[in-house]
Amino acid sequence: MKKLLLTGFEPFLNYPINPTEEIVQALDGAVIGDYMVCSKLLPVEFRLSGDRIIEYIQDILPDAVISLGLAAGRSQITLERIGINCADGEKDNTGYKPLGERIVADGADGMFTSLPLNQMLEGLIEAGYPASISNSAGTYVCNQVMYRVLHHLQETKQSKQAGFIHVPANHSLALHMGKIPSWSQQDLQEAVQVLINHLN
Ligand code: PCA
Repeated sequence: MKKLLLTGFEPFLNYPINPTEEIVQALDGAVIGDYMVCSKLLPVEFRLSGDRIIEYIQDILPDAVISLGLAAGRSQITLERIGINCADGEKDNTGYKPLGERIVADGADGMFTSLPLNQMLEGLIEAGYPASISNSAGTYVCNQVMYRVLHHLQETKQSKQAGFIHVPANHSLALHMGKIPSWSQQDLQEAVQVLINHLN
């Protein structure tokens, strides 16, 4: 059986809940399609999250890597096409705030996902879940994790499927924040199962 490393993030900024935390906990150990899910939670820290996920890849030796993050305010599941070599944005959970620095000094400006995005998108729409491809994962910790994973796999000549998916808020978070689009936690989790089912 193939192994999937599925990562989520802890809460960050002023969001007391991160729905990706619950999704990865719920799916840990599940067998979905050809894959056994191995879940890990990442810290929202610029200096730690990239090294952490690379350690997990080295320990677990997964056949594919899907990282999940919250994009509060987005109304759809968004499949990220590209990670950019830039760290910027609000303070992370340690209080560190990068100022547009490169993530990997001599790395490419951008790295494309190796997930089968079109296939995944079609699967989500067919299953009835609003989704689209996004051409920017931002410059915050999610983009950094996406970039670091793709860069690591390229450097180590591993042609695994890997990439990043942003999910909307769940209802509990929207109730807390007010006026942001939200999905039920159940729908978020099922949409992630659809994504896994559409890996090669
Ligand atoms: N979303 C943030 C970081 C953690 C998360 O879940 C992001 O989009 O960068």
